[in-house]
Amino acid sequence: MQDVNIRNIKRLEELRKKLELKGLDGALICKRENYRYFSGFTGTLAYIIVTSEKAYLLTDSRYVTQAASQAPFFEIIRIQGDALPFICDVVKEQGIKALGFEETFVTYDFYVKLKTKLGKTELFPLLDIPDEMRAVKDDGEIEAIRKSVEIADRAFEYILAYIRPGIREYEIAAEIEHFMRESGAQGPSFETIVASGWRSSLPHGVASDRRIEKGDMVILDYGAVFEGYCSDITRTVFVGGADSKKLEIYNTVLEAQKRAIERIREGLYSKEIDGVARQHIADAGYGENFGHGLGHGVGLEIHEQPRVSPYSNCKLVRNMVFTVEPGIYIEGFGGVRIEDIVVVKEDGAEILTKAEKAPVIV
Ligand SMILES: [Mn+2]
Repeated sequence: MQDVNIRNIKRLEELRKKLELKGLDGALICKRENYRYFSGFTGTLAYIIVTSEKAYLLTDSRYVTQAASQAPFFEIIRIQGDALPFICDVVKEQGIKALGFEETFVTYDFYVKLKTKLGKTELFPLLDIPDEMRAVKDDGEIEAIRKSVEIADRAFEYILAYIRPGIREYEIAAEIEHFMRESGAQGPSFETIVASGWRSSLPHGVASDRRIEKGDMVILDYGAVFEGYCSDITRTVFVGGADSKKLEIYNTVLEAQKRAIERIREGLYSKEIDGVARQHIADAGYGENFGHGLGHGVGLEIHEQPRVSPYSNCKLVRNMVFTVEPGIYIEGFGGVRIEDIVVVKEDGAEILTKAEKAPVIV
């Protein structure tokens, strides 16, 4: 039996335990990353229904064969037209009385129709059970993320030789994405950010038509998807040289990141990690210039649990995978961000990203 199926079975068992604890006798899962996580099915349309004994996967004619092969522990049901009557048939046949659903994912329209059609079956929010399960990765998931990070790391090394005055930001983005695709990635994990010169003070400056100039700081923030798993890396490079102010900002961000990563261990609240970086940046006089959270979980989605910010209430658990990405952004001057992906260990963190972090001048 394939490893992947064993993992899916384990996840289903855990889901069932959690449903029971909440007094639910079934769950309806429609979000792609979630049904993939529990079933192994990678297609773009499916609904899975899980009860204490059974598991169904509903999909349309495009995917019936694929679903049967990828999700052998699910009974496959072929949807024709509207999915709702097929979902309701299963729920009724199985006598589900309390059905959990993904309250932060399904549309209001779907919810209202489902509620009306189900009649006596009550609907309850799943309260992020799938998201919380997915936050803690198993070995296979960490391996996939590791490979995804490796591709992104190699893209950084590759792109350094390509960045020079006169070239446009979107050309750099295209080159990075092309390299990653050729290296086995399924695609970029989000729209590639190339923010140069004054634009580097935009924390999410997706590549524009601006031409690189000598003296620019260039923020490169991108990632690959490999076996469904995302990577996310940011490096800031200097074009032609760096003055002392730029280097001071760079080293402040780098030191903030280093200190935060050193603090990571199982059992701490993620906001404590955020606080370490934030404090260092504030002490250097740039507190107002670091507006976003320190990081976010990465997995099947580019942004997932755990959140690492002053507002997060999440406790770190071994094998959580998240980014650590402090930044300093000064309007009209420019910005620096440095981002790595880490895995939480019992008494520390493993840094997956290997790309150079000493200031790079191209
Ligand atoms: Mn990120």
